[in-house]
Amino acid sequence: MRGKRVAMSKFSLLLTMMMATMARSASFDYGDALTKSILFFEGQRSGKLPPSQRMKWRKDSALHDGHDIHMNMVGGYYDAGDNVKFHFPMAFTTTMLAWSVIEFGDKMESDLQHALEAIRWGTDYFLKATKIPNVVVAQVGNPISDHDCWERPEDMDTSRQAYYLTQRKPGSEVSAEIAAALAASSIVFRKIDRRYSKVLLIRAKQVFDFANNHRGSYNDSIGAGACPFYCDFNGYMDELIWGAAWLHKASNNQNYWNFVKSNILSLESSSIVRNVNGFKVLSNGGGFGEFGWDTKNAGINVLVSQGVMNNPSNEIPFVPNANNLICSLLPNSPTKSATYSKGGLLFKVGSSNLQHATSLSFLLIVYARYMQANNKEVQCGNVVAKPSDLINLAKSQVDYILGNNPLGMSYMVGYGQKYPQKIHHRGSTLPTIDVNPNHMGCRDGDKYFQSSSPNINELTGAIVGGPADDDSFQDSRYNVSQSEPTTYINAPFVGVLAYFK
Ligand SMILES: *C1O[C@H](CO)[C@@H](O)[C@H](O)[C@H]1NC(C)=O
Ligand SMILES: *[C@@H]1O[C@H](CO)[C@@H](O)[C@H](O)[C@H]1NC(C)=O
Repeated sequence: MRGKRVAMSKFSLLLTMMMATMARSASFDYGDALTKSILFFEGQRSGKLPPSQRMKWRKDSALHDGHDIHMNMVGGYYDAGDNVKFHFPMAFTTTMLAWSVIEFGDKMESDLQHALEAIRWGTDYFLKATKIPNVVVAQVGNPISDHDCWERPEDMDTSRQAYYLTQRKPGSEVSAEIAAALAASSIVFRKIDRRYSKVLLIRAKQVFDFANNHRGSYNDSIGAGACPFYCDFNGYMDELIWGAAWLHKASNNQNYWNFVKSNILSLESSSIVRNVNGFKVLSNGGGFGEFGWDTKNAGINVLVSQGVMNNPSNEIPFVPNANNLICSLLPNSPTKSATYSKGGLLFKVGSSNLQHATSLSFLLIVYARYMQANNKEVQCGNVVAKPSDLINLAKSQVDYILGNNPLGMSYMVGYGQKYPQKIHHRGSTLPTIDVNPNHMGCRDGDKYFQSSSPNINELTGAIVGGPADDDSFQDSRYNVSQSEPTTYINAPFVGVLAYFK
């Protein structure tokens, strides 16, 4: 042993360094969480499942979607715990999955393949939804009929009405968000599948033109299909600018940049309203602080900042607004407007609060990287924010979600020792076809909904709406805003987890 002294001391130095690194990154297995966060999307799949499907309790479903309008609308994602395909949040989900891969795909290793599959499951479907020029299918499934039943997607006998937009009945917000999803995904596939990438970009341009040339809101055009579920309260200008910003990034075409530049100020001057449980709520943080399926403002500013930081003629208002976002979030900032629970979780008004924690964490990390690349700090009053401050804040949110919280539980299903067992999700609560091949009708699922037993099938990787602002959590299917997972909570988290991995 003595003779190996030199080698040993090198080894122990290495060990000490490794242990220090481990202590800094706490005890969370971000790689495991990343794998699961992507797996979740397989549980939300609609349509004919591919042989690569890993979440085996799910089977083919909704194989006739679109036949009422003579289109093939098979595929896509169920948005949450129900079986409706709401294209507005589905498109935002796809955009965020694509942005996650654009920023952090190089850290995903073996998970990258699955992330690409998750994006393509969205884009293949949106190519179907936009196949006919000047028509955009905005939603499939009648939400009233769907929400009346507690049914497996595989059994659905509710109305699968398809809602579509035309030049006379337009929907600029859904159409422009689909354009954003297609454009962002075309960047993802550029080096992987050139032909597919080109198809996506061409379609993105067409759909953007439709959104821009025929302006209107889909909640007027498809009525009860959208409202009060995913009404667009915030207007469609943010989606048009967001779509143009992604098209500019994907194509480098100056026209899209001009569109962004000439419209951004109108966006900032209008007041921000948000959809909170189907009600209109005036935002307290200003437009720069909002980011989600209805409001794209903060995302636009961060996305555009990458190209204009330290460029005095172009950085206004994007960089100052993104700085304002940062100062509205950082706990020690004098202009903070977000609130934090005692346990440290970020809160904004509304339901499914973890959507804010995941999407704002994503923006924090992305912006921190742009700041690093430009040697930049943000001044919040007399407080200086460094990139590491942004990253630490995002990390505190990730760690809270994975278990560093007063209840010591993870809010990701299947991650850690303790996690939500009774999530509000139809498929997850009902026996799989393998166990119960008989058709189960609209109300046959009620006893499973009402049961005090855990869900039968694990929707691995699903992040639920999350705790209340006193850090309490009711693990109950009745508590929808706490126990329901959604695709747009998970999508930005995929990028965040890849970064911390
Ligand atoms: C969408 O519909 C709601 C409810 O009718 C309405 O308050 C809102 O202003 C509409 N949004 C747009 C952008 O027209
Ligand atoms: C959900 O649970 C929280 C406690 O964490 C409670 O404050 C809230 O009222 C519950 N909501 C419903 C709809 O039961």
